[in-house]
Amino acid sequence: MTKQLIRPYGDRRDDGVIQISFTLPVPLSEKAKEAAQVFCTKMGFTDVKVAAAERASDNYTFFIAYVHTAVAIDYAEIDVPELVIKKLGYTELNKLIEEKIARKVVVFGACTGTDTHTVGIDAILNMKGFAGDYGLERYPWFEAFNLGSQVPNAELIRRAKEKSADAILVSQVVTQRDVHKDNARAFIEEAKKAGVHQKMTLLLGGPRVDHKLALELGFDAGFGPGTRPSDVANFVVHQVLQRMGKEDRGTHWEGEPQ
Ligand code: B12
Repeated sequence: MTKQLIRPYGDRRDDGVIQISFTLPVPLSEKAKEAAQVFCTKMGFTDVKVAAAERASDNYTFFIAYVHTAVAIDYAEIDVPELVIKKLGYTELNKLIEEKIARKVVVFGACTGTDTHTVGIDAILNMKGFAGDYGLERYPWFEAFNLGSQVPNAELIRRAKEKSADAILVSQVVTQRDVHKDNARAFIEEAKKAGVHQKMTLLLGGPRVDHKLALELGFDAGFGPGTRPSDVANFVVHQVLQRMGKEDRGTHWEGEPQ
């Protein structure tokens, strides 16, 4: 395979200049700025310029530094599961459901655990949608239930099971101490107990979620920042068609789990 060495781009191609930011638990002072400089040097960076230092709160200072790294990586060696979408438009997708599934596709979504952030799951499910895309509630051939935030995993699964849902959409926004991963794992355990794992399509989404992480945690797919409702609608419909034996894997999505 041909090597494709890459380095960060600052002012010029391959100059290896990056911007980093961090907080140190010391009050803002010249000594604090020097500490930031030393810290960057100890991390192995050269040409360190501490560009900004601001009081974050009592005894904490936030820094932005420009630094140089000699590290380069071979882009050709990078291998990661990725969903590549061959999407149908709103009208075509609704038509496909009507003709091939011949019933509404049922989805349940919630922000689970202690997480109160609803904007992400609302963006996918609510009628008005997101970024000019209709939400799933707007699709005549979808029946979407949005249970809101702080929903216990078991409750979400129970409600979805009652309606024989096709898919469950789990949103996790707070990531402090990896609570999103713990909660996602707990969800999968509940799903296994309830017998819906690998029977319903289980999707994980949120600002720190990607497809790779979601697969590792036992979900069918992961959706991160910038996801549009139509991405999700397409994924779910093709999963339903596959479960019905009406479509081969990878017909509309490359990178689906085997
Ligand atoms: C709005 C907001 C709030 C609102 C939430 C209101 C509401 N009804 O949702 C309020 C004020 C209540 C709030 C509270 C808190 N917040 Co807050 N909040 C935010 C803020 C500013 C925006 C989040 C947002 O709405 N994004 C917009 C949506 C559209 O983006 P999204 O969630 O990424 O969703 C997209 C994708 O990820 C994806 N997606 C998301 N979910 C799903 C699910 C599925 C299935 C799929 C397919 C896709 C998908 O699709 C969406 C559309 O593309 C962020 C900072 C920021 N700028 O991001 C902090 C932020 C998320 N909050 C934060 C924190 C810490 C809190 C609090 C804990 C603060 C506190 N100490 O009390 C509390 C939470 C308490 C709790 N128990 O959860 C931190 C989280 C830090 C971390 N690493 O975890 C952030 C990052 C702020 C920060 N920089 O510190 N918050």
